[in-house]
Amino acid sequence: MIKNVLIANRGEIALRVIRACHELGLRATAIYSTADRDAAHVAQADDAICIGPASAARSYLNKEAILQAAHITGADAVHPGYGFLSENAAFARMVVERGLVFVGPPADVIDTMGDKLAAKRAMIESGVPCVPGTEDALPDDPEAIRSLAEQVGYPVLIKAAAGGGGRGMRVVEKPEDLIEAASLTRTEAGQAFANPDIYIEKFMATPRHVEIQVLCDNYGNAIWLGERDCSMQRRHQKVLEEAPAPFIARHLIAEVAERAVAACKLIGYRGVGTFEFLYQDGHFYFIEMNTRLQVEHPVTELVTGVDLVQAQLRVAQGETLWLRQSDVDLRGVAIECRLNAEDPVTFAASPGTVTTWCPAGGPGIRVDSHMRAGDAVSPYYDSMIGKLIAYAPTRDEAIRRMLRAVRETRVEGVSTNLTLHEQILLNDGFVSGTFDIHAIGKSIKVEPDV
Ligand code: MV4
Repeated sequence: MIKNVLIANRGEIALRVIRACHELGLRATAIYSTADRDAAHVAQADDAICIGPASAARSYLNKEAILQAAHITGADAVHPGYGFLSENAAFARMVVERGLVFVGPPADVIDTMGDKLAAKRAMIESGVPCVPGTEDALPDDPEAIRSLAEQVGYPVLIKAAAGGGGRGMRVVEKPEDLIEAASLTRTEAGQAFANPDIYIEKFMATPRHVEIQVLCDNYGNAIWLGERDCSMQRRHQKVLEEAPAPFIARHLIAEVAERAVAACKLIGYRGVGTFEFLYQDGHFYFIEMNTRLQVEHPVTELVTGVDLVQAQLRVAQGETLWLRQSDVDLRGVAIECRLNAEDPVTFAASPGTVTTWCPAGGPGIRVDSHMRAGDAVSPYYDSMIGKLIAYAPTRDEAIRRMLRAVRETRVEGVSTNLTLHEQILLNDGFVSGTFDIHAIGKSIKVEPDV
């Protein structure tokens, strides 16, 4: 049994994990950089240890320092949160080698899912629908590459096997541009990821981004916990997420989700995970699997009633899954707005001191944030200062409720993206469900007209 969880993270997610630990009667140990000495996650933890200077590379990404902190504080488990080391297979391996529980899947599974081609092959084996494309790394021979792209059909997308999250991809509209694009993507991948493998997919022009949440124990039991629509994004940064995914037939979602559950069993998945899909013209296409707890997990918690962080900790300490698929039903609609300290026009981070912090409250509003008036938003870390989450019986009510919450929220001292959220919530395409991943910037204008 786990007694003391070291949280290898900061900010709102560190606080979220501390809260789950406390509700389960577990001790929570924080780590912090010198920039976070006075942070909320440090104040709320039962123990806290400084692991290095502000720079993430020397603190929240410093594996040895974190493992030393775990040793000194007597932690028996490590929760990585999201970002930082959460999908770092080497770190997961080190945690386990030192006799601690890693709150996440086995290191080998993180490795497999980190290789997007290996992940895709595992999905094909499980019957998960994938984007049409090549199943192996491209050869060097230009003629062979040309012929593969021809088979897939233009426009194509060249992706790096080690990429993901929007890194290492290039659209090719016509055959003349193919070889140049392939060789550029390969060179960049070799430099950025130390893996030059690339592959080709059919380019989907106007998809929505829909992801399936799964939960697995250590004994081959797996369930899915609904889905989220994360189409409202800008430059691969999600801005607003919702559950369930609106205007998609339930049977289509259930069908693809059952395949995802089968894939979990095949790959020996453990803990929580997310299957990312593109959804276009009534079809789902797998793109990636995330082997961590996600930022947007609260919308799933609200519509399923399952505390995903408690669930992570419970399966990590060896509990058999206490829920059957038939126990899971989705009720109501949840929307999350990510509140960022950023310039509303340029989107550049807006670090500084938050002099006023008055987030919304009232019926159906949850605020996951580490901010307190007087707190600093450090230029060293992510600019997200919190998440506003609205829950209501119907989507229209959830939208109205979130609009009320966005207008109620007052933040001073730093610029925020609150007005972008207001624009999205008032946008006809968003309200009527006629949106795709390009909505922000296309239908929802974010830069002044030129
Ligand atoms: C795609 C695609 C269109 N066609 N694959 C972007 C990040 C990575 N997860 C995969 N991504 C995409 N893959 C094919 N074959 C479009 C995207 C994409 C995207 C996907 C999800 C959410 C936002 C996105 C923004 C731009 C491009």
